[in-house]
This record gives sequence, structure tokens and C-alpha cells, in this order.
Amino acid sequence: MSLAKLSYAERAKRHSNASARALLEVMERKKTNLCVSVDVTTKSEFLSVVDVVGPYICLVKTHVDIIEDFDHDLIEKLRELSVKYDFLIFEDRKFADIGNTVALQYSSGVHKIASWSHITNAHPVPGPSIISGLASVGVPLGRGLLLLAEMSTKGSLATGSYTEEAVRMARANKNFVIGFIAQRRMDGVGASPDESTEEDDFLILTPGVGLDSRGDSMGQQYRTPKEVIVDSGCDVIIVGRGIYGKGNNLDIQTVQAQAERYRTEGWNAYQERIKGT
Ligand code: 5BU
Repeated sequence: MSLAKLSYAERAKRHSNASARALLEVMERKKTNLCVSVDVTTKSEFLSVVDVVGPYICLVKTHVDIIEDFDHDLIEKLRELSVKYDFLIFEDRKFADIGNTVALQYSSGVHKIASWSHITNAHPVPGPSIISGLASVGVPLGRGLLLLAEMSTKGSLATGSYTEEAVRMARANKNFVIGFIAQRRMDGVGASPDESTEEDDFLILTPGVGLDSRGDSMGQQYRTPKEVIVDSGCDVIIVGRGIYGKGNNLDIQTVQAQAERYRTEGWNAYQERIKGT
């Protein structure tokens, strides 16, 4: 049986990585597979969005380098909100350099990502050394890494043998790589015919999710939660502008209503998936 048919709770019990387990547990506890991507440029907007979407999400995805007035007070407040509302934090850093450099980028600098972000991600383009570099910092802290096996954008080069190689790199590093940013389940991808991959439980976190639009003017492509969770077997929907909107004026009531809407759509799709035969 594909692990996609198991409940998040059952998968949590079987998982060996602490951050993957924590994410699956919070998804089950709060009945949500919604991750909100909070791509706003000020601390105050960031914190008001997180404060209002908190009850509906399992994960907050950040791009801390776009916040103009970033400081560690923001991280303290984000941590407080993550405890108050029970969610995890994912810095979408997309590391892509040699092992030594990514270890420094992950641990140090202004942002000190490893100290607060449960999950981060990396491009497989440099090869396996990017995983060992990041693992030297992340494993002792119980963190998890996602590899970018595919992207949501038009014309993405992360396809075919590149995606297969990403999955092989993950299989060789299961102590730290907990899954993929991808558009579909990766069961058996890139495996040799005699290789058993049935027990691999890689989480699939999927951006490019929208209910009211099929894309933007800069190459983004959207699919619905049902397409992502039921048809493609992904685990977490990542939604940004579909929830916090496009303009400069945040309408907090709309943000809340949209978070609730995406949470319901995502959870219903998951239930349909695990009940289906
Ligand atoms: P949107 O507003 O829902 O389009 O935002 C999507 C977010 O997901 C945004 O932060 C991107 O950086 C991120 N993203 C993506 O859209 N597509 C990808 O393939 C990857 C990340 Br990887």
C-alpha cells in the first residue's frame, strides 16, 4: 500500500526524523495540511498575518531576507506565536552552494536560520555535498531538510533525470532529508528495479496552490488543493497570495477567511485521499 493512503498520525508514528514527526503530528492534531507562505516585507505585516492564520496552519513558510526591518525580536515573536498556535517554521532559503558555504549560511550571518527554523530547503544542483554541509549544522539540532525536486514555475529545469537524482540523493540521506518541494509524490522515482522503496516516507510540500487563479504574470502556476492532494498525492499545500492577497493593504478579516477556506479545502482533499480505494 502506498504511504499516501496512511493517515498523517500513522505516518508520524513510523517516522524517524524529529521534525518530520512533529509536522505530521501537528497536522493530525490541528486537522490541517495548510502551510502559509508569508511573503510580506515588514515585521508588523508579517506578525499580523501569522497571528491571524495561526489557528488554521501546520507550518509558516518564511523568506526572512525580504523583511526590511528584520531583527531577532521578530524571531522571538514568531517563536511565541508558534507555541501559542502550535505550528512549525520553514525558512524557504533554497540553499545552492558548496557544503562549507551553506553550513555558514545556515548557522550564521544576520538570520541564524538553523537556530529557529525547524525545516529548510536546498537545491540539489551542487550534488550530495550540499546535504552533508547542511547536515553538519542541522542534524545535531534535530532539523529537517527538503530538497527541491521540482518547481511550480513555467519552464522549470527541475524535471526528468534531475528530479530522479534529487530523489536518489534523499534516499541516501534519510537521517536529515525528510522530503521534497515537488508537484507530485516521489514514490519509486529514480529507483532501480530491484530496490525496495516502499518504506520511504518522504513528505511532499507543494507550492503553486490557488483556488481563484491559475497563475501570475511572472511564471507562477497554480493548482487547486484537490489537484495537489488527491490527484498528485502531495502532503502539504503552500499558499501565499491566495491567502494574504496582492495589494499593500492587508485586510485581516479576508486573510482569516481565506486561511479557513484553504484549510478546509486541503483537509477535505486529504480525507478523500485516505478514504479512497
Ligand atoms: P504564492 O503567493 O502562493 O504564489 O507564493 C508561493 C511561495 O512558494 C513563494 O514564497 C515562493 O518563493 C515559493 N515557491 C514557489 O512558489 N514555487 C516553487 O517551486 C518553490 C517555492 Br521551490
